[in-house]
Amino acid sequence: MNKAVVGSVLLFLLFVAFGCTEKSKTVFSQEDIHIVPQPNDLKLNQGAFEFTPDTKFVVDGKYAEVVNFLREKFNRSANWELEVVTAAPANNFVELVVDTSLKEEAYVLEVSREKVTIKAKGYSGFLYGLETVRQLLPVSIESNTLVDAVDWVIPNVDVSDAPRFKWRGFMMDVSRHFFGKDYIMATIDQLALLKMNTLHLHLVDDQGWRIEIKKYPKLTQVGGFRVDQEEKPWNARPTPELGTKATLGGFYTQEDIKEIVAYASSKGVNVVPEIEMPAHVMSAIAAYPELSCFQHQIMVPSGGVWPITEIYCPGKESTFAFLENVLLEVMELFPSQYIHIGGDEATKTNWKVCADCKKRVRDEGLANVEELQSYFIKRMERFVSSKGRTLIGWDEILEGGLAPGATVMSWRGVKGGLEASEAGHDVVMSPTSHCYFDYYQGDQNLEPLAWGGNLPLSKVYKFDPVVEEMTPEQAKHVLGGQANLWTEYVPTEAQAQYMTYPRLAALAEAVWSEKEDKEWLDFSRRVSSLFERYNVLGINYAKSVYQVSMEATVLESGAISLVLESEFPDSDIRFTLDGSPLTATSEQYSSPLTIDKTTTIKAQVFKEGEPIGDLFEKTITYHKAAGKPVTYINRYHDSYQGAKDLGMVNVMRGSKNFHDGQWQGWLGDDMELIIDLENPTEIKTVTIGSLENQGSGIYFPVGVEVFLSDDGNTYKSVGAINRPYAVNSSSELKDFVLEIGQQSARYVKVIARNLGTPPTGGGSWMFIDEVVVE
Ligand code: TNX
Repeated sequence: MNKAVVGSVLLFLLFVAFGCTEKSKTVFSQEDIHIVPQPNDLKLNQGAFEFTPDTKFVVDGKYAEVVNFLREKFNRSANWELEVVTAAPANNFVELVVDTSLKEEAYVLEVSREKVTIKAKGYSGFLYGLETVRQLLPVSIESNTLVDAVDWVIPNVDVSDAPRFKWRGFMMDVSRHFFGKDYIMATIDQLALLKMNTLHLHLVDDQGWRIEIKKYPKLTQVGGFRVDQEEKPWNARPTPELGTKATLGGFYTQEDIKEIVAYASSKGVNVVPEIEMPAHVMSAIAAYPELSCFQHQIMVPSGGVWPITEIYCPGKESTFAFLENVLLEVMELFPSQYIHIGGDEATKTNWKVCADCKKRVRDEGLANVEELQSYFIKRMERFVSSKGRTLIGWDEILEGGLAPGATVMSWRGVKGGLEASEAGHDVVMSPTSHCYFDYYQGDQNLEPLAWGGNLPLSKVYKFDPVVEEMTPEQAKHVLGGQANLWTEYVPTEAQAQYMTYPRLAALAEAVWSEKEDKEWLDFSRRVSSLFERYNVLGINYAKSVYQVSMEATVLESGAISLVLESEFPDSDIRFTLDGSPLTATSEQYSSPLTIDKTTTIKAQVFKEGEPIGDLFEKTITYHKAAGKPVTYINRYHDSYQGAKDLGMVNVMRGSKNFHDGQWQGWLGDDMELIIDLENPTEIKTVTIGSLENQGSGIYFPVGVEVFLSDDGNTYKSVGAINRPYAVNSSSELKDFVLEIGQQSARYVKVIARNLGTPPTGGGSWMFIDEVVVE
């Protein structure tokens, strides 16, 4: 027998002896593949490639670094030291092959039983090919400790993939709350996993200056710290007295920045620095008051400031000298082509009265202070482009005329993006509607406190940086899209992760994958697998997609039809209607439920017999006015119609999210309506539900009154509650309950009185969700 035959026999004997040598999974189906973002083309073939301790990486020296992250993963999870070589062995290797015909960041991945080939033009393409390999591997590859009994097998595939957009961005606001270098590095890892390539660091804002500038040390010594008032709500933190000790904050040294930039570059991520101007800079003015119009000494604010009037003075040459010096140091640290100068939300009251600003307006022949802002930005743009870089700013930089060569980041909807692209400027789309990760992602009653708004995962998934109104010519100017995490309400790393993941995965697919390859149902399947990866990685992602929501409709019969839903279409929802606790064997929801009495409904999404996501629990107070005709004497406002004319009697109560479709609103005027109970009815109580959210201009009624009638002509008042205005910094629900003894009537008239004009000025919204008659 020759050697080879002896080997085969031995192998065969081993196989027989242990019966499990062929333990590796080699048969894969499409369901086993969960790559996010979805690749352009993926063909599943028969067979598989198995990584073993002998697997080699075949890499030309120039790209040796790119494979290290995967080698490290094998090192930690399998305890293998996979070798890097320059010449290919007979089989069992991963090779990187340069193919200059491929586009920037594109890659081709071919997996067969013998080898894995990744073709790309350069570093990023190889990295993305390897990230795809990583996502084909079992999620245990993410483990930091040795995992036993894992087959490190990936299916044979042919993948050809390239990004739809070249700007695939995520912004982290490190000013409102400071996040240390390690957190930024960990964020970069997560960006790379999702093939995102841009990290925008919002390094400057009123509440903190976060980057060391050697020439102006007080920027971080003073501007980097604020008086700790974290126990108070963001918008209720008084201006600290001058001289109070500032203890909360932090900043990146220039050494930190160099490390961040170098690490990001190894992960294919470009770091775009944002140095805000002319507003959102109270931290700088606290350090150097001479930068402002009136040079008052101020403190770094501990929380919200609105409107922002303490801003840089563009009347003084010294302001520009300062900014240029700062930017010189910044450009030295960040190789990024794009330099972000903010530009948003400047209230120019000081500029209107400052002698230097007035002189500047005169000397430059400007029409007003809006043009002075434009002068400011154009001047900075000239400076930035003289250094070979490109200025980018928030869409306010359009006001008063856009600087030539500037790129616009459109955040106040898509308008700025439309306008700038029309004028031939490049744009990055980042509208609040789809990209603001400081918004809620689920039921506001269950979610941690957030900025406001509502941005569930499914809505992020719908994001398309190219909007319908754009011509093909305009669309060419869309560099891509970006999610923004503002951190006023994000004080910890765990909270930052919660707000970021999994929404970042949805955004990644929106900016990487072709539109026709996107499908929500399929994404929900793939993202569930990403959750398992996040579990191993220890990432505190949000599980809000597993919340149950409910919609109720009043039927002709007066009964209520209930529809239960969760964001993922295929979820296994279990429910009870008798208040009993939920178990895996509770009834499974499949079609609308009908109820005709007061009912407590409990529902929850289950997966593999275990509850996931929050428990949904709601008591529906079925009442005598349910589904009865309502006549409005003073109709609700067009902007807040709730569930329209049956909204007040649909037995569905509103939540603290005033956009939840249950609230009817009146702006400045009173609610007045009549409910026809259709028959003489015994009535004991009438309850009027309301919401207050003074920050959003919504106030409780200052009074409610109820009238009864038998004939619909003559009404008598049966009770009233007055409630004077009181300051309230929280968002609050309140029922006005009128006990009226026991009276019989067919018609119920209800008036709720609007505050009219709030002490702080502006209009006053009054929100009512239901009139409960019992
Ligand atoms: C608006 S977006 C801002 C930020 C806030 C954010 C909160 C932008 C350019 N300015 O300063 O943090 O809203 O959502």
